[in-house]
Amino acid sequence: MRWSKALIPTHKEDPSDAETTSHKLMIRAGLMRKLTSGVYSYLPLGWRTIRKVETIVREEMDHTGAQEIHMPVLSPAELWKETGRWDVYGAELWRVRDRNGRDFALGPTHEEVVTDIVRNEIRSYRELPFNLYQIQTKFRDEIRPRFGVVRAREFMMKDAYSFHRDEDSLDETYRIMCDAYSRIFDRCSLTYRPVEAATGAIGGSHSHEFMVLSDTGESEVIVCDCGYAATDERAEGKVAPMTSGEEPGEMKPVDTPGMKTIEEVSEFLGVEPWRLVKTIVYEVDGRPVAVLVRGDREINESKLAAALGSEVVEPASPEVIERTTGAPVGFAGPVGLDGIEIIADHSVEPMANIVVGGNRADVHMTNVCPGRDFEPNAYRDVVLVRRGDACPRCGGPLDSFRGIEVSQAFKLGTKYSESMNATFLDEDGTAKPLIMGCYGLGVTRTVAAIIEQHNDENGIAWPKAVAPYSVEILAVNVKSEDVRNLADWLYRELCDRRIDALYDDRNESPGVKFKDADLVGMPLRITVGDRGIKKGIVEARVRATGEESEVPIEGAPDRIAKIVETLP
Ligand code: 9G3
Repeated sequence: MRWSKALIPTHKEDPSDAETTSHKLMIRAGLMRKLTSGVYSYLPLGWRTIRKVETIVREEMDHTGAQEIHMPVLSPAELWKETGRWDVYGAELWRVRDRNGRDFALGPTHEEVVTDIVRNEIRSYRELPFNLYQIQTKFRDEIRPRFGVVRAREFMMKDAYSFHRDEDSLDETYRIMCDAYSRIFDRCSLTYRPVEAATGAIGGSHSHEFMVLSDTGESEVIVCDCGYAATDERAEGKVAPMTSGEEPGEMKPVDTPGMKTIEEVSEFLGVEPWRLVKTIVYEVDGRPVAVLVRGDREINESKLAAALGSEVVEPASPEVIERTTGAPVGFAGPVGLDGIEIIADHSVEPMANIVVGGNRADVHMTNVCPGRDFEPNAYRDVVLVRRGDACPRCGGPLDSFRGIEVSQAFKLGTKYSESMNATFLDEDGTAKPLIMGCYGLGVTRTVAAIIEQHNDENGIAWPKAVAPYSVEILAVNVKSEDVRNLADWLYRELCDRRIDALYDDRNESPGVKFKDADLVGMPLRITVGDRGIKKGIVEARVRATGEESEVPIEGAPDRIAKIVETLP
């Protein structure tokens, strides 16, 4: 492609709304432009890379025997009502109406649609297992789109759905999909790690996420040297108990006028934050539940939902808190709290002489002892694990890193086939619900992850497999006949060898062209200039390493083709 004919609008400045490296570079290098919040147009360089990622995904999915299909973006509300998800999901589910006023969803994922296809076609266990996938545009009306395509409202996903007669068959496909993901991310030159993940509202039993290490990643991954790895939503861990071994003191109320936060109360009473046990009221399937956790820790809502066997838990409104505890927000406590379920994290049980809200405005209770002054309905693991806690496997210290979730696999079981009556006749002639797995990979998000891991202060440094072009020919001064003729010849020769080449033939200053070459980041830059021609060479430079070499003009096309082959 000749740059002078291409739409590659590079920018010197970072866009003001971009916080992450990949978001800044995707705009500055002219890969995409924002249409509106969370919605992007992909320009030629960006679309070429996306298509290269898609091709890698397709090759590896087809290699597993999965079959590519293409489902609609539009799906009728009736399907979502069969599984109950029309009401479980709130504003994030993008809803539209047709001219007759009928409700539709713009698909955020396609469990309902694919199960509807299968329930009308599959009859016998003999037809199982099979795995259907698509690469499709998804819509999720995120409250706060950010980080460019990493959290967009319209994005591209490869989503696959497998159907089985039994769990063993599902386990096999689940493993095959995880292996395929490893191959895909290896080919994309990504450093990643599969981690155990929470199943969340999607349901099912097991889930793994593939995390790409990135300081700006939205996910926190908890890891241990013993090999344990899980998202913080899912991670178990042992919180070091903070028991001072003191004798239980006499419980007594203290006035804490206007002291609502942990900092204020711990400052005012002169006690460490860990001794202040928070009582947070949640609404769980419509009923209030009080959850207790140490003042220096956070509640893990994903674990809380799992502990309570519900799909969605959310903090109660101030009105509900006032009504159930008799106190305004900030003074809720477990002592004398009747008629409401109380769940306490395990780390609270061994404590003595803790401080809790007094269930009255401006009052806290001191020297409270769990077991003596209140008894929760249950002690559960509801704490958000963090680095420094003890590994649930080996007891060693847990570490953590930030990552971008680029793919996930779920064992769905029969959650969708039961609610949608998708059954098959087993060997014994009985009708059974299909067992399902689903496997997602964020295609546009993967492009951002590649840039997060392959960039420097001058711009993107594409790995060859996904670079928009493998080579950029840079003609330093197109006013020179010699330079223009040699560069034109070289470009033609490389194209004849089917090497993707971007040819910067613009009438721009050398400075602009060299900066742009580093910014758009093709893996190999070939510089054609008068100085080189005098020496009978062109200059080759590998973008990722900065390694430079002089290539004799004689035989240059073959030599360059060889260098391209060796690029990472
Ligand atoms: C919704 C909305 C948002 C959602 C979902 C449904 C996430 C939803 C989870 C999944 C699970 C897997 C198949 C590919 C791999 C991931 N956000 N999830 O189900 F209605 Cl608004 O999408 N689906």
